[in-house]
Amino acid sequence: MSGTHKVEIRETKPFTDQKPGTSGLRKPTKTFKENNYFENFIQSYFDDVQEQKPLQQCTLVVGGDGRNFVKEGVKIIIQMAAANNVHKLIVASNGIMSTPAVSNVIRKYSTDGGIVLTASHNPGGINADYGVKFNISNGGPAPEAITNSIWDKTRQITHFKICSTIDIDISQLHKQQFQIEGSSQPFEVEIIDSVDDYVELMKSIFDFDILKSLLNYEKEHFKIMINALSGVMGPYVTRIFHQELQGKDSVIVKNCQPLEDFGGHHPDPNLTYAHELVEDMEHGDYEFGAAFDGDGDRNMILGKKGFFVTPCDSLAVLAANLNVIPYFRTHGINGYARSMPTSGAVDRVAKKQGKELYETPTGWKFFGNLMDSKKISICGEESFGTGSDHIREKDGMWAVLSWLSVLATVNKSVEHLLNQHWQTYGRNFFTRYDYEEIDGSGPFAMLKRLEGFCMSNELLNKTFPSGTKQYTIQLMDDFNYTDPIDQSYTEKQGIRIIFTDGSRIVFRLSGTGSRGATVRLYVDSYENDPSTYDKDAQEMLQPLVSLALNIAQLKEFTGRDKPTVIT
Ligand code: VG1
Ligand code: CO
Repeated sequence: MSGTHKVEIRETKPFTDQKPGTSGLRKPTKTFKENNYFENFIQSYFDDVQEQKPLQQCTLVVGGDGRNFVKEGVKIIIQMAAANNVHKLIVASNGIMSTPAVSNVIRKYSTDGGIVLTASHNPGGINADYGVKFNISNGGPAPEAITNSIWDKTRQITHFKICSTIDIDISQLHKQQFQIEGSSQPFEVEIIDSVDDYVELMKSIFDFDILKSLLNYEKEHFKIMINALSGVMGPYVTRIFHQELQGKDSVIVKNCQPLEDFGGHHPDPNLTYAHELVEDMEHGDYEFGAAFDGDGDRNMILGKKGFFVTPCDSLAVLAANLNVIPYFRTHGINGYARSMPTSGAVDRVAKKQGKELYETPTGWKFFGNLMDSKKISICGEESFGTGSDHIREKDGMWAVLSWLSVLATVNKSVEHLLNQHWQTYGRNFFTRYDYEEIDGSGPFAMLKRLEGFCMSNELLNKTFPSGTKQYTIQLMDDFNYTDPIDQSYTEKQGIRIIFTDGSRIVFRLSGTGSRGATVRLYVDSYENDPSTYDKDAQEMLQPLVSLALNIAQLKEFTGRDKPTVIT
């Protein structure tokens, strides 16, 4: 401890646009860096936490995905936490810690929550995006009641507090205390390793010996390729696969150095943005491939020659095979959950096993209560998010280790495993079309018109021909959800059009973009004729996609005649 740090109270002007979206507040990096935009948001958060519990009793965790302005952001948070009388901050070294790892640290050390500096799958760098996400003491994303309350504060803020003289080296693991003017207790900062606690958690869930032998001894030819897309996962990948599992020869890794601009790439693990992995896999040298997003909560799973496992199927296959993972043998398996647009593949597994299935709005925050009350064990979203109740965030590495655990036990290729799954349950063909960053009001007008159809019921029971098929609308609504645990109500979560044959079309606007509006179209159709199982999903779903575009008049409203991304 050296000297006393002065608390400065600085004047600031509120912003009207700090409403958190599906997962935190995301804006261009430059926006965050100017006019106290970042400081205002952080002060509003501290003010909100203080309403629940005195900050001098609070320990909070701070991490980030390594993008531009994360280190600076961490330093500002440290200075502001000091000035706001926070008891202690646990900070990831260099500010680098994946979203799932932050969730783990929050839980493991029984802290009061945390801040993750990430815009997740959005590109990073000074000309791209930045983001701030708040997590609560269960380790999960703050629910809407909290984010709305923070948003209220951002619109009224007049001052923020900062101790600008505090300087701490966040690259060195250590603990440091600071004396703050007017405070009876010292402010403590502990810099912790980004990876250690997370590795320990993975070791408590999976059988590392089985994984080790999969990668090393029994199957000499079991090679895998992991691409971290220059996001936060690099250090986790090399530590787990090369050190802990000793798979230097069998696990080929790429882009494992976190970069501030993700190498100029879009750190989103899908077939479009992770095409490097797709190409690497196509040669057939690897049995398994995976990629993660910027903050490590998303995953994409590929089999030999780039065989694509949709996230919807990934969830269903894991649900069907959970008993191979020691964690679930110990903790038991409760129900399952999926976000509304996610295909019904997991529903079929739940039905067969006699387990509950919950359908929630898009966004991981809706799974938290279900996990806390032990209603569900695993859950997922079509957007490449899969996870379990070991933490309260989706977890890319967990998904990959789960898949490898299953493969090690069933002794089959990814493709074979999927085929077998479809033979048992039938196949849900699924696709998502994204129309990103559309300027103007077109997307809103398009959704408004669809909402109108929901209210008037005028399309109900109507039959539409498309290609060689006919589709009759059985239900059309704007999805809403009442949380079964705390009864909180959420509405306008996406337009659902459900046909008499069980096929579904969903339209919604993204809540994670930072420019223009992004329209997402989701299509899900179930087949139980085995002769269709090896068909191409895009081909199978073409009639429904055309029908969806026609009903919504997407081209007329948005000016787009093709999507930016298809998954
Ligand atoms: C998207 C996905 C959603 C996911 C969210 C955050 O939201 O659709 O399923 O939970 O991103 O993921 P939206 O509103 O853009 O559709 V992450 O990895 O960016 O935190
Ligand atoms: Co993410």
